Amino acid sequence: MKIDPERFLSDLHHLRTFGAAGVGKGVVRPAFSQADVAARRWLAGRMGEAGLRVELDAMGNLFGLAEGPSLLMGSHSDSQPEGGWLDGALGVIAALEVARAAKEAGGPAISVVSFQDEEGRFGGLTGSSVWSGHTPLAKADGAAAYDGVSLREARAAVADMVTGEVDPSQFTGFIELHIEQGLTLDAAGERIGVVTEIVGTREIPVTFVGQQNHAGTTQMHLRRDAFQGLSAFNGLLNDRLRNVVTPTTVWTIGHLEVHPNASSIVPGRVSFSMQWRDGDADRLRRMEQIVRETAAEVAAEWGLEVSFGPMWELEPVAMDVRLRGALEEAAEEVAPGRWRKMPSGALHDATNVARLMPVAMLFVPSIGGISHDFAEDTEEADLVAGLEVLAGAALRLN
Ligand code: HGY
Ligand code: MN
Ligand code: MN
Repeated sequence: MKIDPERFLSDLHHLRTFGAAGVGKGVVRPAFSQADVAARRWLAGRMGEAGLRVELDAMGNLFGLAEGPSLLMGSHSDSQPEGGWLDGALGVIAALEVARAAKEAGGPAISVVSFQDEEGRFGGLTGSSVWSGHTPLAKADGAAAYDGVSLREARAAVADMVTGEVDPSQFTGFIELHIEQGLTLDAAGERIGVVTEIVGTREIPVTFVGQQNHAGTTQMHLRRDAFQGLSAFNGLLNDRLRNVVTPTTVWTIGHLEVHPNASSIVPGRVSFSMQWRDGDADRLRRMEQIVRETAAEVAAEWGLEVSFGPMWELEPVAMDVRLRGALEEAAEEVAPGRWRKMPSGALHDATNVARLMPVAMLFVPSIGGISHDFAEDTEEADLVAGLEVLAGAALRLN
């Protein structure tokens, strides 16, 4: 099997043009946006040209299928609201390159997938969650993006491309190439990470409601200021989580809406995303208890009402030993002594696909550990190294 690095890099740079942010190599390509749909149409064309059978399911997951039983490779091609050019895209284009090189060589049978809405405009890892049966499409359809658009409305944009459901039983396993999105490999001067497990996560939308009032005439002791409540919550939470976390546990308040968000009005309401991640399921549960208790305590102290939305949860997942072994052998061949086994602090579609079949992942370095930012980047030589390891693993598993 002879992969073509130039063809691979050319497609990877072409995918970047869909939703190019005009800042560095960044992209703005949220699920079902005009740029995302145009990218899917282009990817479908490239899959067809590679001799793969193109299928798109109702959730917008795009597949390029080999005949008969095949190893599935891929990732996602949607982006965060401010995304890097490689997050997801690398895995999709690398899979496409391995699939067409394999087809040209007469085997092995490799299929390709670009999952929809991994970045969670409508929830989180939505496309693979629906495909793996973890979330019924009818339930996912009700989810609304922060701009108010529902998934049901959004996915009408690809209705003409939908061919039907894609049966997971045709696949022997799934391997996802992804950028590390952290600093470990770059700092160590290593080229490849073979993933051992993917962390689990919890996310709850939280709302504090107090009393909107005049910022000049409402004395401090009379206020029921929802933002003060959030500020107290955040400080207390940091103190209390210290007792249960490890150096790799993370927690984030990333999305925040202050109402009415005016400089002369005491905020009557704040709504925010409370997300945390760890490799240990018990620790995730312990942290949930602390989050809920601390929010209720702060609400009582500040005269606020607190409410919690539906929680999104994913359990930690270990990678398949056999698939991982093929990646490790290929990594030693491509980057002898410059690879390592490591956990993934980022979430990936592989977590959902693991409900259906054996899965494994491999990483290439992120320069400066930057991701979910327009500045995300990786040396092209390392991108090609990742492709070579992916191809090497495919041959070993054949
Ligand atoms: O948040 C994540 O880990 C993934 O990049 N969506
Ligand atoms: Mn990703
Ligand atoms: Mn991402």
